[in-house]
Amino acid sequence: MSIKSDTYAKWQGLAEGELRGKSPADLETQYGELDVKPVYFAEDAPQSAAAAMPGEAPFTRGVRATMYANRPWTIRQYAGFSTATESNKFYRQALEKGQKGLSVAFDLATHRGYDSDHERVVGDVGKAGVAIDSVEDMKTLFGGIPLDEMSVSMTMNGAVIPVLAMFVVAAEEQGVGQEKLSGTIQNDILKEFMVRNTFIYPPEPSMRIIADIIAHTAEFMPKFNSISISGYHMHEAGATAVQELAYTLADGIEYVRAAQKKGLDIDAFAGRLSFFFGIGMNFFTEVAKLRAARTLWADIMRDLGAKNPRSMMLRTHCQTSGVSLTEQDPYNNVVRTAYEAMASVLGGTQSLHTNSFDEAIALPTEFSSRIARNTQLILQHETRVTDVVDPLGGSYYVESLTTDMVAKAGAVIKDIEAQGGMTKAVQEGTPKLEIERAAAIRQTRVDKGDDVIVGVNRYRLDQEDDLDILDIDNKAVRLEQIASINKIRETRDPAKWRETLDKLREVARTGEGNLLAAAIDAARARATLGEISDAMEEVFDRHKPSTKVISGVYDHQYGDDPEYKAIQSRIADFNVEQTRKPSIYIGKMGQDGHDRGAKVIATAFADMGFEVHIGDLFETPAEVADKAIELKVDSIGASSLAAGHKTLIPELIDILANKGTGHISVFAGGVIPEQDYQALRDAGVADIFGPGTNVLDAANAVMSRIEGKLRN
Ligand code: 2CP
Repeated sequence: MSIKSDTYAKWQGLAEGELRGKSPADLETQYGELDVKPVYFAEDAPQSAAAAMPGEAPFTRGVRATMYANRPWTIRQYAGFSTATESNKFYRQALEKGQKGLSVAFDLATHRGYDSDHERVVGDVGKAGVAIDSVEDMKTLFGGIPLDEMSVSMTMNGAVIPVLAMFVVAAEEQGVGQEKLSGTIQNDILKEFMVRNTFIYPPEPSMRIIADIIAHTAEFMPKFNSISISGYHMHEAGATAVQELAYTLADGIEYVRAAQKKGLDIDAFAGRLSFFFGIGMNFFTEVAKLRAARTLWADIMRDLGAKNPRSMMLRTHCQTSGVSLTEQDPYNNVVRTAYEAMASVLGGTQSLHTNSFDEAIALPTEFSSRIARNTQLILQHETRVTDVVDPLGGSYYVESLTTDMVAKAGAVIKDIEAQGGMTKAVQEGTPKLEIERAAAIRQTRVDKGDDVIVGVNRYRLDQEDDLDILDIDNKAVRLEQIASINKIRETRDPAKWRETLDKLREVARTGEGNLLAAAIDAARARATLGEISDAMEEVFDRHKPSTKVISGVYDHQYGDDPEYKAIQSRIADFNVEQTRKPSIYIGKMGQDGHDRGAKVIATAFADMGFEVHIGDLFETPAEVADKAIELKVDSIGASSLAAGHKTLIPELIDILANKGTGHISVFAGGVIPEQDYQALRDAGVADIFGPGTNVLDAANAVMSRIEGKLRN
């Protein structure tokens, strides 16, 4: 610990009397890069904190002088269900029941720029969000919702051009000009390459797309936030708070520069840059993270040339952490979400999504969504936390944490800048690997019980209750979407359609003109999402990610732990007997890019002694089968977090059987509801590892299966 003053020494003296042999230093702790003492005094908080003013740069205490005392944060629940009609019904009900803004979740096919009839997305259509193929779908999505009054957030990064274009045209056909539209488009591609993986094009054209959107919205859509620079997904991928903060702001710097390179004046667009952070269970760290983010951003923007204080404001949306939710004893998640929501609010968020308690397992039901929404309504109406601006301002601990995070994240940003900026770092893959290292460390802490998760590694129930979950009939949704795409193709004016897509291609190729403006014309001519996306892909190409895996974290964290040593020697014995290592292919099928779990398993299994092959993202079952056969692996770990498991994993097993390679054991891991376990087992899945699985247990289970197969 750095500050060891007389006051602290006096406290240590008092503490020793209570500690009976332990030292006060034993009570000190560490959260990633942050050192935390058991007590804080006035001397720990910076002098400047006493006079800091909310509503004034650097906005540490909040972006508005009055904050929630004048207007509470926006209750903005992220949702999308299979079809536009279903989602529209859900939105209208939610708005009636107290939600204040909309936030659209698209299905993975849409994210990756595929129409619902594309062969690569058979298992993805309508899963984990709404399928949008055309302007007609977009009009249905917002039917009866006045787009000049309602602010709409759209989480879209890959297919951002067609989606935003279709939104503009849907509004136009509702009689609302683009100048009246308020809302936010996520449009943050750098973090996609790092953690979220719903990119389409390579980094360079992707950055151009962002700059074009910033330019278009600055000129024609003054009320629309052009980007939501997101740390959330880093948080979910296992980043520490300092990493999330630093990498997010470093991404922000790149976007500002990309727009400046287009010739835009910083004050013309910076007021519409927005942010998005994940809020987890480490309560005060999360509060301090938001305060530190605002403080750092104001400085960064001043350095980049901003003059208008509005340009220096870091306005943010927050979402409670999905990764903190557990499949076990899931009602505990209501409590977790409520604490995380409180941290977001005490940190001064502008807008908030509270997760539903069943989100670790499936899409929320009407019941779980109501509780999630009411968590915010109760915070706003019953707890009185809205009455006072930045109520934790002046807390010695929170102010000290804020300063520490500003320093630590500031140093990381400086380092990234010195190495050539975040786009370069992302291309080299360093931040991704750093996050994966943090995730693996976190997983070992949970597996070893150093970090307690109630209901998972402590206080576990003997018997879990069944939970009603929402199931989407993906086949029916897909057929419905295909029928409407066909109708559009039959009824549109082919000449107009061709002309607008040609123009879009030309804008992409020459760099002259704006991609969004060209796509708006194509959307008007009823070009589909896939067609608009393909037109750009012809020029830009599709990005092929590389899959690097870190090593050594499990070895280091477990050291001589007897259980760890036991699995290592079991694998070593196998190696001696078979003169080869047991092997596993970790596959991610479909358009689901959530790869934290797959990466953790890959690094852990490799450290234990397995031969690990990690597949590319977005493979089809046939591609996984071919690779697994070619590599002659013993087993395949199929990781699924977006509800594709029911179609893709059985298909994989069928293909293996048809090729005479049914001896390869298939394991399923990820977000898989208990209700689906039997169906998967019936389909031939060897074992299923849901959230909360101890990685050592998983390795032992895989070994038992492999050894059993060799004996038979
Ligand atoms: C606010 N206003 C006030 C005050 N507070 N005026 C006077 N006194 C106050 N105390 C005004 C603001 O100036 C603003 O007008 C208007 O009220 C709306 O307030 P806001 O604070 O801007 O709230 P908002 O419209 O809800 O916008 C919040 C954000 C925006 C953060 C800026 O970008 C947003 O809504 N983001 C949401 C992103 C999102 O939902 N993402 C989903 C992620 P002016 O605008 O005129 O100033 S989905 C996650 C999943 C997991 C995924 O990504 O995969």
